[in-house]
Amino acid sequence: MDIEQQLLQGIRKTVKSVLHIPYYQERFGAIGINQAEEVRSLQDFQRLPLTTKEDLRKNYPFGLFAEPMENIVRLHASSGTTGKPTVVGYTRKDIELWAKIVAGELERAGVTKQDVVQIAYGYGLFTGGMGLHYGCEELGAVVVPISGGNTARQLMLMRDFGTTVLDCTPSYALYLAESLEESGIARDELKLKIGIFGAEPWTEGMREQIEVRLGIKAFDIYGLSETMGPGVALECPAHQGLHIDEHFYPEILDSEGNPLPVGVQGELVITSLDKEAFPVIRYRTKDLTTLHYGTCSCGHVGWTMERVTARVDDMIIIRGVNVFPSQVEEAILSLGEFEPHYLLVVYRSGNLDQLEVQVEVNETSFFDEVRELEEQQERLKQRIKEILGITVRVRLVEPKSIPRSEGKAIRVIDKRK
Ligand code: DLL
Repeated sequence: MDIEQQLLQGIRKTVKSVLHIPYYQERFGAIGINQAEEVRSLQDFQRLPLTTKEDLRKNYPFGLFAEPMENIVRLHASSGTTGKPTVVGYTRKDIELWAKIVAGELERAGVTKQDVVQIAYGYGLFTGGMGLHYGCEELGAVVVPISGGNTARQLMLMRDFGTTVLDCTPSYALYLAESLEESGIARDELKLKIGIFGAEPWTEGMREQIEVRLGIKAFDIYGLSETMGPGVALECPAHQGLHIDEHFYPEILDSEGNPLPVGVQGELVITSLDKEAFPVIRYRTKDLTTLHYGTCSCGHVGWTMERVTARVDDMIIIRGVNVFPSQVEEAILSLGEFEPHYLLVVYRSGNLDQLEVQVEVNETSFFDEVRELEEQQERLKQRIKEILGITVRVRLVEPKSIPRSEGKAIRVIDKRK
């Protein structure tokens, strides 16, 4: 069977399972699809309506489950802070498959059963902690289910347990690195060598900072609760993008929902090919990335996505220019003279939207003369102008004055709302 036929088989399996659900029956029926067999080609598939977070909300909490509750063994929910969360369910087989997917990916990143893995993603309704936990256990590694927070204890156990792999958000990894420098624990007392970081956008500059400060290799892991959780994609040691697991079919769409060709940046849309309890068809992730198809030196054949630069929702429009926090992060880190801690404050002055970039100076420049600080400020303003094409206000702030994150970092404060 060729690749397209194999893919269509997976797609039809998912279509068949969602056609038990009244909401999908109605929507698919409206375009003349009443049975999975009617999806004969990828063109047919691309006619299927997209699924959005709004669809999930409308069917809160269990309306889009394709299995009766007696077959569900676990629930998770999105980390969104506003309104009702989106709830996802798993059958026993879903949990097993998720563990297998994550285990296989971690293995490709170089994690083995000899490793001690400290899981500092949050446990709970968020999928990060449990998702990596089951994956690591499946691999046979030693799991330390410490969850997020309690930074001093994290560092103590990291040393005492001989942790070799750290799993957490990149912003928390940076905070741990900073706290290590002040903790009295020397880096060579630690055995740390690999970090599996995701759940929020981060730049190449941030990767360098974390790798240097913690003395490890950092890997980018991607996923979202609606499609399973962490493990939809993970980097391999070649670091040529994140390899998408074969149980997911990715598409890239433009802002109107039209398909974009390989190599063009747009919104990632995911279809699950083998999920039982909560299958998704053409789910709009709102994440911006670019897809490639091919064979990697690690042996992976299939789809690879570039790092997610931002969520569509994170875009701030300042005087008509689209700004993403990651672009500002790139500008800050490219100068090599600031700490990687920043905050974007959007406010209105008169009728105009203004952006203030707050960034921490490092300990040495904090004691510099005012003139030197002013020059630093001007350099950053210029660099942001080069990258974004707009003039922003730069405010240098004291070291350690921007709140640190133990989970997903907050990068933007919008005072217009
Ligand atoms: O963040 C799942 C996860 C946990 C992924 C641990 C990786 C590690 P949600 O809370 O549903 O699930 O949030 C999903 O987080 O749509 C992206 O916007 C963002 N995100 C996740 N991974 C990455 C990444 C988990 N590697 C949302 N790079 C997604 C950039 C990411 N953004």
